[in-house]
Amino acid sequence: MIYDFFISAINEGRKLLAILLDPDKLQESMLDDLIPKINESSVDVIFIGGSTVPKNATDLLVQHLRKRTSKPLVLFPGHFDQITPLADGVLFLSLLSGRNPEYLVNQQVNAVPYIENTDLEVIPTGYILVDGGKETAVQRVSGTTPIAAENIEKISRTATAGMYMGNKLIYLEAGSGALNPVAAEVIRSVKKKISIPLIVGGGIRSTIALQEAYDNGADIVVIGTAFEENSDLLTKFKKDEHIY
Ligand code: 1GP
Repeated sequence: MIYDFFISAINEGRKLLAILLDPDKLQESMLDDLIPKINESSVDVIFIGGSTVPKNATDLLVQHLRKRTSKPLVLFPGHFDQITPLADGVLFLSLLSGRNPEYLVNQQVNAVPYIENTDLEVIPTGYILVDGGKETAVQRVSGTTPIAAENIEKISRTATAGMYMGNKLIYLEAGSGALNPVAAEVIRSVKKKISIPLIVGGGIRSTIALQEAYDNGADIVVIGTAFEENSDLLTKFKKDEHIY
């Protein structure tokens, strides 16, 4: 089970690395380059999703990955129609930083027929968008405003509310391709407040930024754009060599 794997790794003092693959951005030729590098890397889990993904593109990508990697495949859907039973699990996201009922509850209700009667592991996740210095796709598509990066009190309170609501993960998101990743101080403050695992992503482009997120309390870091743009970066994370 994926969540149990997260918890036991964290309990062992390990930090986890997720790669985000966006079905909208990846051509098959890119996968031929990327998948062997993922397999040889210390990436722990593959997240699959995007803000605007054509219908069926997620199924095709998951099918392809399933044949070529044994890493866990976890959906990170921007829309309920990205949910495919072929993956191992799904981050059941609720966009807690926003006030748009569509992403607080309606997407979730519409996701049910895609999930029930499958073996997908459902992982309730409080998703918090923090301003990353430019308008990102999540913000545009969800029609919500991110919380200002300086408003640490509100971000921490939102994360705590997310935990009280029963979420099993909190995901601090600066948005794909963010200019500024979630700041160290924000990660630190949220981490102090919650007792569930903390995921951090958006705009992390270097091993230094990754390390900073870990050092300040991220349990799982998600990198998408940097690996898409330069798959050789994956070779810096060698299999069985963990940062912690
Ligand atoms: C976006 O957090 C992820 O949802 C990853 O962001 O593409 O900027 O790495 P990047």
